[in-house]
Amino acid sequence: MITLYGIGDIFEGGHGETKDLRVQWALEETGLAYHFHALDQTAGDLDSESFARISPFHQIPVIEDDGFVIAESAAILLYVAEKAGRLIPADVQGRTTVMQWCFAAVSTIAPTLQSIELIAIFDEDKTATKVLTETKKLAARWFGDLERRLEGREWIAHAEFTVADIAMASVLRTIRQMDLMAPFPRIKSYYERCHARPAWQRTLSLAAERLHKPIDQLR
Ligand SMILES: N[C@@H](CCC(=O)N[C@@H](CS)C(=O)NCC(=O)O)C(=O)O
Repeated sequence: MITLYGIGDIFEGGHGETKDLRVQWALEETGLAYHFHALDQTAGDLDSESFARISPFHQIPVIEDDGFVIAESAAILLYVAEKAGRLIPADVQGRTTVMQWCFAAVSTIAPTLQSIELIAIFDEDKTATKVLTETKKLAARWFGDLERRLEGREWIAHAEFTVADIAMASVLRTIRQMDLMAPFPRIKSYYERCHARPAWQRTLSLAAERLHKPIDQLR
């Protein structure tokens, strides 16, 4: 059975924002049996020697499946899809397209959005305004191209919902409280379509239980 190592507790700002949620979402979509191993980041669980043995960077998410250990959320998503034979097409070209869009999410779009988030959190004295402006321009460039990709498409990589949608929607979620998606109606409705899925709603509700928070505070 799969064990998903994720967050039982973390600093307040991280509640509901952690990347174990995207993996749990995929597991909930597939119906694969799994156990959630909750780690308390505030108690130093991620720094323990035992966790370092399975997590190259002392980070969640990690899964262990009958002795097979894998880290990095996008790699885990692809593993879950391959194992379930769901959320990914069967043919090699379709599977590679799903990989392409997983990589696009975590290596093209996420770094830009994370930079915006980091500046918003840490640039208290507003000395990084030029960097922020340029980073927002880059985000608008990626979003313009995503908007184009979504023309006439329900899902990002394939006719059916795949793990690439979980990766992409989860990355977009990091900036949901900013107005960055507002000028892009296809991205906005794609984002809402992804997050309306029952498996995501279950994931959020399970996270709310773990964190002892009302679900609405995590939306
Ligand atoms: N590239 C990794 C990043 C994982 C990551 O950022 N994990 C965060 C939680 S979302 C973490 O474990 N933070 C605790 C720490 O770095 O000490 C992935 O996509 O899985």
